[in-house]
Amino acid sequence: MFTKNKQALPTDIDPDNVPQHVAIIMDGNGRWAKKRLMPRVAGHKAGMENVKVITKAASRMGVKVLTLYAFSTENWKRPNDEVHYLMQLPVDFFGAFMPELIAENVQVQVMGNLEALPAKTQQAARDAMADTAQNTGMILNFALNYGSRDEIQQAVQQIAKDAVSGKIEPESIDDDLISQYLMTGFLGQYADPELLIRTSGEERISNFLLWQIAYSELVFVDEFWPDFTPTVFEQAILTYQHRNRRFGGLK
Ligand code: V07
Repeated sequence: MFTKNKQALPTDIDPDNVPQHVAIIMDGNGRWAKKRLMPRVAGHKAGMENVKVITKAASRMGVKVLTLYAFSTENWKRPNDEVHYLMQLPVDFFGAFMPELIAENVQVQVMGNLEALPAKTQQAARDAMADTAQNTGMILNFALNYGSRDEIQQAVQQIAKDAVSGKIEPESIDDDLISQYLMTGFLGQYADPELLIRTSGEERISNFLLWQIAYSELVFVDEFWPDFTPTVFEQAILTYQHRNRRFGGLK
């Protein structure tokens, strides 16, 4: 018999080959708003609503980790009022969607340099993590004030400190150890995404998960993030499965 989750999938998605970790660069919120003659921040608000929609869809498809690029270290260069608005979004998200996420058994995690964020933003992130810490379902992992070169710099510094103090031997520094020192280290076997999606037609990585995407399938879709529906998401998973199947027997 089908489970409730698997029944919700279109028949062409293989329930046994759903990527365990999906990462998304949620691009195109400003352009979505401009197209509607609305202010950029209206696009960010619509984008936040879509985070909830796609989180539920991912959870129901059986994804184990969904990592979302919410705010990059480069985003500080945007106009002050836009940055100010963005810093309120984790607070709004927490206020609006946390009961639904808890009902969905989703565990929220936030990775990035949180200390540099406004106090209210840090508090919202910490509350979201604390209030969902007991949940055992999908991990919704926000990259907030995250940059992969910063992440690698921080990891290399810590590895050097631990080598100097004798906690680790230089010879023990390998692929696995480096993964553990990165901000995704807490994800263990799920640290590397099998699938990276970028919305809105841009085809760049923009300092996101540089180490972790070494073997990921990259799928670029034309839709702006607020227009990235669960159906478009399922199409991206299908694209992943079609590519992945070709190598299936060889792995
Ligand atoms: C942000 C909405 C999605 C589109 C991309 C940019 C705007 C959710 C969060 C969030 C972060 C941490 C947390 C809870 C929610 C968020 C920012 C921007 C800065 F614990 N969406 N979203 N944070 N956007």
